[in-house]
Amino acid sequence: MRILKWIAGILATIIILAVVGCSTVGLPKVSATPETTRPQPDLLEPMGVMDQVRTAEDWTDERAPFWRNMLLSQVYGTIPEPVQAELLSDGVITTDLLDGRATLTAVRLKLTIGAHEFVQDVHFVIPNTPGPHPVILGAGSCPNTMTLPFEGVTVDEGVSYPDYCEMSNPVMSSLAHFIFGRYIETPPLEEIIDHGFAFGAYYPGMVVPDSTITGMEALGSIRQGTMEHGPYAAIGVWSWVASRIMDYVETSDTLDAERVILFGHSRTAKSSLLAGALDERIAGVISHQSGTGGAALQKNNVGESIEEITETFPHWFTPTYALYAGREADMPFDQHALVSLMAPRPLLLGNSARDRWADPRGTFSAARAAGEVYELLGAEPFSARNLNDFQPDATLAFQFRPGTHGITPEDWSPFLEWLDHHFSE
Ligand code: GTR
Repeated sequence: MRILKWIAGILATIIILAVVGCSTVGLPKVSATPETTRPQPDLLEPMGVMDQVRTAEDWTDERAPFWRNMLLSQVYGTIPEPVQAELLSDGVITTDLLDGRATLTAVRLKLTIGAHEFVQDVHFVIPNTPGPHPVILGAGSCPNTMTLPFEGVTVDEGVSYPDYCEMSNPVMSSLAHFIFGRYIETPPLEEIIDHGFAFGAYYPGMVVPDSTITGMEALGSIRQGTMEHGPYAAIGVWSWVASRIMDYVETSDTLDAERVILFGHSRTAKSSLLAGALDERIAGVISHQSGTGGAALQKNNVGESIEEITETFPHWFTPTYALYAGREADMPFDQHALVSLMAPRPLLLGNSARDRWADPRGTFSAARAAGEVYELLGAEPFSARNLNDFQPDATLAFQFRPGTHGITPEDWSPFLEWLDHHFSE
């Protein structure tokens, strides 16, 4: 049985290698020159009975809710009610992690959607220095055992996860590092701790699994009555999980609820960006290679199309989104609206030159348009001149490195520089 699982894991990784090989390496390198077109529609222009947005109040009271409703009804679906997370347990696993520099804790929450209850685990690595500490809250596409491979971090029997998470053996792990970079699973914890940040790991697949079969079943089972923005979808529910973990952080003495930065890569970059857009308690977001359904524009027809993403991952989005397949030009919105909802809070959009699939240039255009909202709300406008112009002190920052889809040291070093600027005391 174990050997079958192992073979399945190897096969899954080889398939991923082939997909990534075709979808990133095989595609032409992305130029660092910005697109010249402006994303449509203009986020601030008059629309119907709505006048031109001129003030921060115009934005906050009318236009931001308009775009929020648009994105939920067309892309992400209804977000579950904000029922406070209930603490089931909160314990220290060890105070002697990373050569005594950090404490590892295990938090177990009960999350409620209608009549359904879910267990959500979060593990925190917290510096052994006086707090409260700012927290990088990282969403994993695999269970926490992958993100924090330490004794005492466990995954319950029955929690489902994709085959490629079967990487407890060195071959799979080396393959994953080779394909997706050294930090694809575990971030550079020592460095994070040395910069004074805590790191929290959670796997939102504990609520909605990332699977077309079990994910769809879970979403179907929690469906209830008339849903304001259409059926639930995985990315929307995963973003809600981040907000429920915020509920917990607000009760913690060691973690600083005013300085919680969500971190997500790829699929969880989409859900982390959405969570930041919806929940103003979240102080900042690092959304790395979020692509389609994240920060990348769709109307420019570059990278992964709506048809491709909704066929492969139908559980990620509310069904309305698939209706735009091949009809991107007809969309009454684009993803710059999502980016703008983070304003004026710090947001870093990570990208790489061989990741045309995630459309770095479309992401840059989205940031440039959202920068107008940042400026309206009192932050500085987006001022990067080209994709290579990383500005660690920018509230809305864009980072671009050579290489493919994944997480490498060339990502974490700008991330930490940017985090220091905005969140260190
Ligand atoms: C890809 C998908 C992308 C991205 C990526 C990931 O297969 O097409 O949208 O989310 O998965 O999460 O690694």
